[in-house]
Amino acid sequence: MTTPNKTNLPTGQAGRRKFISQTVKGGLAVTIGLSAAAPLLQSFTTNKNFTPGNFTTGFDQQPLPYAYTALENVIDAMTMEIHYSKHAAAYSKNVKDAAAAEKVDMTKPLEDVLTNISKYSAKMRNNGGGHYNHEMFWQCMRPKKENNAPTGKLLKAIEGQFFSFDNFKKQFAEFGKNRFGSGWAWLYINKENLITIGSTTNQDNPLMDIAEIKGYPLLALDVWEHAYYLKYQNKRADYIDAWWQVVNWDYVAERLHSFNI
Ligand code: MN3
Repeated sequence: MTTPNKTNLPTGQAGRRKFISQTVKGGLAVTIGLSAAAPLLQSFTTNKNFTPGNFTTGFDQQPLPYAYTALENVIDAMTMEIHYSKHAAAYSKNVKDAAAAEKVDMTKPLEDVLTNISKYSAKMRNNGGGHYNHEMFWQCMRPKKENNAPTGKLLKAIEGQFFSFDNFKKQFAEFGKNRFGSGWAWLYINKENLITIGSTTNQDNPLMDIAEIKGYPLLALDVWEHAYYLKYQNKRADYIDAWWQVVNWDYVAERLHSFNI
């Protein structure tokens, strides 16, 4: 285990038990949470060959799946418009320039480049990551829903690793808040086939062979200032707290299921 240990997250059954014994007073909820999660965790650990799921990303920017105004009250329309049509569009243009210069076959998935990014230029790393991360980020959101939360296997997996959805949100938010400078927070499946959380710097992501954390991303949160500054100014924590209302848990679940789980 790499990332979770660095951040005092529980890992494995022993780690989870220790974590739970340290943090939870009542025993009944713990027993229910663990037994419900056990079959799913077993399927992670028996999946020995880590491979990306069925979602692939091209080099062109795809249409935003909703209007610029769709996330209002959480992310304002002007932020969305500038973010999508300026920042993210530039990553797509620049990764295509880099791919042309470095003779990359752009009919193949961008993931093929990202998983071998150490063989390419810094321009490819920054813009390939930037393009991939934003294409995923737009899909990870949808118009605001009350009591927005994951269900089914995804919820069980989260509860299995983080004890509760609320605790998961708290710890995920910490990664976003504590990422110094610019970067991303992630929910991802690590190489031990466990769902976990972490963050990356700049436009790196867990697919990259040189990233601080490695695995298959399920949920992406952009914590660059351009993602929130117009509405939230320096208050990144407020942006993250509000963001949970617009997370598209159905999409996150689809990514999890594409991993044959
Ligand atoms: Mn951004």
